[in-house]
Amino acid sequence: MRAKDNLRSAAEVLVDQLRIHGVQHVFCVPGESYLAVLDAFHDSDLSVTVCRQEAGACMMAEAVGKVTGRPGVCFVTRGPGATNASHGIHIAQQDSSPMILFVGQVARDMREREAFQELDYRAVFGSMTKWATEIDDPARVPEIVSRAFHIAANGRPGPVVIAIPEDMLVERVAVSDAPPYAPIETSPGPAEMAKFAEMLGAARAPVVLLGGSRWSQEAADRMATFAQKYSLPVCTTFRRGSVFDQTHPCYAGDLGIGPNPKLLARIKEADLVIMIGGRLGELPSQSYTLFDIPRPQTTFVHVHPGAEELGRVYSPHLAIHATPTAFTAALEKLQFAQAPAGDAKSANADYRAWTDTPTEQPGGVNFGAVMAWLRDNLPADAILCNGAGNYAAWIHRFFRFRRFGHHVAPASGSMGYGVPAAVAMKRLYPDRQVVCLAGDGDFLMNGQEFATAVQYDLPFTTIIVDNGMYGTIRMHQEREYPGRISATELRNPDFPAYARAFGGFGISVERTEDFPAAFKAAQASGKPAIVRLAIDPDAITPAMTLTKIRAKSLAEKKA
Ligand SMILES: Cc1ncc(C[n+]2csc(CCOP(=O)(O)OP(=O)(O)O)c2C)c(N)n1
Ligand SMILES: [Mg+2]
Repeated sequence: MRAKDNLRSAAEVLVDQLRIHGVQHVFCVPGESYLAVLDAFHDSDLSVTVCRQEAGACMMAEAVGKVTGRPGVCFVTRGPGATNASHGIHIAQQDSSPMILFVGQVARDMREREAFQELDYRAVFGSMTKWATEIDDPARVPEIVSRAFHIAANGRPGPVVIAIPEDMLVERVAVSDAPPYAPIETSPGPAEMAKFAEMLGAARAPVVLLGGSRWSQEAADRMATFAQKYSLPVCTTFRRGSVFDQTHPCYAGDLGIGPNPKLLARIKEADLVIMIGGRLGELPSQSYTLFDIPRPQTTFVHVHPGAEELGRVYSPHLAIHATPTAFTAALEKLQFAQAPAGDAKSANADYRAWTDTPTEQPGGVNFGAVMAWLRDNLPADAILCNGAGNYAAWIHRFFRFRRFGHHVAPASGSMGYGVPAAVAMKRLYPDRQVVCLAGDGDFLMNGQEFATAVQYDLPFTTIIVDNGMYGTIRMHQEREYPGRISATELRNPDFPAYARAFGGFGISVERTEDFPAAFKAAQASGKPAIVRLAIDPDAITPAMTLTKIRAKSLAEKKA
């Protein structure tokens, strides 16, 4: 409660700073360590989402950062609250998403005694954040929060953790607010762009790879226009499918797990590879096999918003320190002595041949056909959220993202992300259709946030791809240790009943042809819903069955 003196508690100052920096949503699990902040929420117009577990809350904040480019904000309690939240911090780090996690801390005069749930956050989170700090002085709240916003959002974005001792939060201070933080668009220099024009003009088989963060719809549109003008094949890297319109005639496909072999061949044969926005990490580089380290054998241009990423693994022939948004703006003014000439037409034909028609699958439900139905029937502005598991292969292959931020999924391959991300998206965009896709293992890692969806009346549909196992690991098992199933089988709950028990809608689908009606019924219920798909465990990838993988592996081991 605000007092009548002209002073504010540090907690009030903190909440005021959030509003100044443009925060509308915070996600939290409460704790006695930051009661004063909870009380300051009471008087603010922040939209507060109280969650069931800190991993979910932190993933929600990360999802907000991912799609808006502005730091998502999460509050958790000390010790176990913070360690639960670490799951989301790791995603923010690997996915380069701006996020700020506030952690309640023991009182300042108890520190270093291992007081109740005490942790040293600088030590615990030091290597998985851009900055981990603690506020000792209430007068410095505006300064430190302002710095956190700048650090989290600028350059290569990432997570910041701020510990807030409980006694500090109630101290009253006279302090000025900080001005709102401003995102810095690092622009490429004219000399680099001239060199880039020369390299691209001379290339006969260029390929563009898009990834990372700091994208916007504007940047995606400019990229599409540029690609079309010079017929450049453009592919997106793992989980970044929505930075380019996948129905665009220059789209060459998804460079993630199990990519189109023709796309891989095209990249290997390219005479110029241009990576914009992302790191050429383990997945897009196909476990660091596509290009030589440190100097790629193919002429390589790397455009990245973080200077420290340029030359970190691959030493590029041309490094451009720029955000995708600023770089694509510079593309519009590019002059060529010799016009670039890519072969987008055949790249797109390869992509379409690989993705137009779902592959045959064993069992009653073909998840590829389900994804194709969603591709043809969801509105262009629908948002898809998912976590990790083999089921995601069908999303990447058969769905077509059209707008920036319409795929909210962890490039870090973390399970349990889909439900929290869908909650966050529905909180942010109540009028948009949100669909969560989850594996049976994946869903139950944060399925408790289905209760949050019910609590806030968030009608999105979760499609659970239920194959009764941790399929990805089983696939690896059959390949490396054929026939020796170990710790990968799951006995699942009745998922539709789970939905109903929480106050949602639930339905099970046993045959592909029943999916559209079930999905429509879920949507029509107006509730958070679960559509559970009964998937044959043998249907392990769009191209291979478990039986085939096992047989192949056994044959190889015999030979
Ligand atoms: C948090 C986390 N724990 C463990 C893993 C390792 N892992 C990757 S996929 C997977 C199995 C996923 O199972 P499920 O969600 O049922 O999807 P499926 O592969 O069966 O389609 C596991 C355990 C991970 N990626 N993330
Ligand atoms: Mg599974």
